[in-house]
Amino acid sequence: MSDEKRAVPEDVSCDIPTIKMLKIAQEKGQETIFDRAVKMKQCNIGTEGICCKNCSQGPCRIPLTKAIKDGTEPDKRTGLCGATAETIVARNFARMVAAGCSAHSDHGRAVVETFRAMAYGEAKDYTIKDELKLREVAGYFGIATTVQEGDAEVPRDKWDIAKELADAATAQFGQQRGEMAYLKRAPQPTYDRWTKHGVKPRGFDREVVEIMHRTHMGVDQDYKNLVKQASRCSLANGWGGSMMATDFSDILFGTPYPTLGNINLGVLSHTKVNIIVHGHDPLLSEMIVAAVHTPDMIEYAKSKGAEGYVVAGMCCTANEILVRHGMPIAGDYLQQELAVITGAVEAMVVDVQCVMESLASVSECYHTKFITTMPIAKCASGKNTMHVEFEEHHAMEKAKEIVKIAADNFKNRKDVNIPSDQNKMVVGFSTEAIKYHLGGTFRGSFVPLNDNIINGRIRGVVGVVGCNNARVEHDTVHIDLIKELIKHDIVVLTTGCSAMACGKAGLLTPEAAAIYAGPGLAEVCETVGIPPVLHMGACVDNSRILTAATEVVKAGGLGKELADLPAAGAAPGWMSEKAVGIGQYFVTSGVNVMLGVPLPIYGSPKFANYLENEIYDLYGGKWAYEPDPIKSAHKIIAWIDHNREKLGINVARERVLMDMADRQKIEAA
Ligand code: NFS
Ligand code: SF4
Repeated sequence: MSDEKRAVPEDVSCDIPTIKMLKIAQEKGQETIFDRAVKMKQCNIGTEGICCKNCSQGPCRIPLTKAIKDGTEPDKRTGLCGATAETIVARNFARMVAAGCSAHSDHGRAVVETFRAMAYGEAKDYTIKDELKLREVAGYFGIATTVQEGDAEVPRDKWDIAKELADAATAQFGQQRGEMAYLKRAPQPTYDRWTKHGVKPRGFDREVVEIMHRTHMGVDQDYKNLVKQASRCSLANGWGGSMMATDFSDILFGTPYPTLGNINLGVLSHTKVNIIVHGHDPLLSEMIVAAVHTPDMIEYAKSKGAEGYVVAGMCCTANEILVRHGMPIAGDYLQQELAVITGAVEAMVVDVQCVMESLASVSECYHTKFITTMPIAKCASGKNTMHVEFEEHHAMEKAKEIVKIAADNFKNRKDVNIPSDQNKMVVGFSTEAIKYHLGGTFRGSFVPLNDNIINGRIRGVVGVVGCNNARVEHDTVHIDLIKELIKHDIVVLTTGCSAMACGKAGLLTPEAAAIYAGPGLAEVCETVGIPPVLHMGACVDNSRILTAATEVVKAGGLGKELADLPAAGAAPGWMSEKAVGIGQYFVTSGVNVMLGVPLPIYGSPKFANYLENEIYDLYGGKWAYEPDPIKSAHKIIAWIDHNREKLGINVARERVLMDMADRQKIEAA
């Protein structure tokens, strides 16, 4: 690699262990995604979304000229079939939404199917961990949770509820008519907008298939109509598949409550067998966590000369086992190759999504076994690559098989370089946890949060979520934006790789409030004992942001629908199609979404204007793009102040700030 272009470690990340490992990788001649991002340029046409390859007369590429962009020349560009720029961009956009939502909702389906197998007694290694949540969720499906016994109404048997609920939930995916069950969980005026604009999804699969049909050559040629279907599909995910992934994971594995965790490559051990669980699905990783705690597996590790096991997560699988068990996180999406390059990973166990194929070749240079586990996600190359198929009916058996492979591999370690750095963090703020934290177990409530938003101590709420992306500076884009927001008294809710960036930067501790938060937010955090940035889980758990926002509306005083809230969403380093699906369900739910990496839509100014402005009139939410994190924070703050103004609560905030200034004057005197 010596004569080739490489990344400058300090320029591509602000995370110290990442920089250290990147240097080690480069010394060893081991190429990573950071280097490839320097070597390989992005395609201009593709980044603008103006390439159509939906039939074999193309690909049709229709470059945007300066004159069209400036509006001095009419936009007459078309593909061979006459498809306009806005049609081509809209079709590409809709397909991204379909793909991203499919990933999340198919994950949801896998969780629901395991729940069903458990309910019918076919997956004996799983059980109902959160019965309260089971009963709550049954309610959303209209399933009875009590039965009449003589004169008394008594709680219905949980297994009876589980069976009925499992069937109802499974049916949501393939439902052909009517509307999905969770839509009614939204505030009524939000739901009414969906009715008015015809975007209430029938069933998840149907909405995806319809996108694929409508974007086929020669079908839907109206960009607004295409976006309408993208919105419908996104709701089927946000208020459907993703929300079910969250709910049924909670029922099976427990609803997260605040717990302590550690993050970064330093969690890997010199003396224990290191197993990384990487991907998104909690079904196998939960079993691996359970397996390494069994006496026979502990004994097995010792027989191989190790002191035990470290099960560390990567990507959203990490968030899943972190928020429920406090298991450590080795790193985010961009750190996966670096984890292997430490030379300390016995097994890189992957399920689905965000798994780089380069892991196969990187693992080959070390002793690491790269183990795929899902029938839908295998890897064809690599001499250290193997497939151990996970099966929910024999979950523990499969988990132990994998644990043994890892333990057997411990003796093969050679050159080990584990950067010592790791950070502590408090995680696991589910909607339920936030509610109880604010109001106490017996009178859990969002009212105290609303009060603090109304009186201006908290200016607003922003969900900062999504990926890291090799085209922008690793972690920095998240951290700079979030610090600027909390400095201005905005409480941040976070998930996915963004949450990991926060953990690594020390923003997920209650102490961070005194250092980074504005005076109002710091005061609230100190009183309640929470960090200024709340880790809510994995990317599918962005559905928790929807339910939390709904609770805020219900608690009163901040408007009637989600679009009224002084709230916004942001994905400063997004890269995955899932992020587009998420953004679209936020927008359709009435929340503005700020990106730090552009959507591939700017090749059609007309289409971009639709997503960035006109769509707001339909749903009360829109997209925006600003690469500079500080400028981006201030655009978000302006949105929030705009909503505060509309609610008539900006006055209160000005008063609070004056009080602060006055107090400082007094203190100074
Ligand atoms: Ni979300 Fe999670 Fe990370 Fe992006 Fe990938 S891990 S589901 S997609 S890269 S945040
Ligand atoms: Fe070109 Fe039309 Fe075919 Fe797309 S569908 S590749 S624009 S001819």
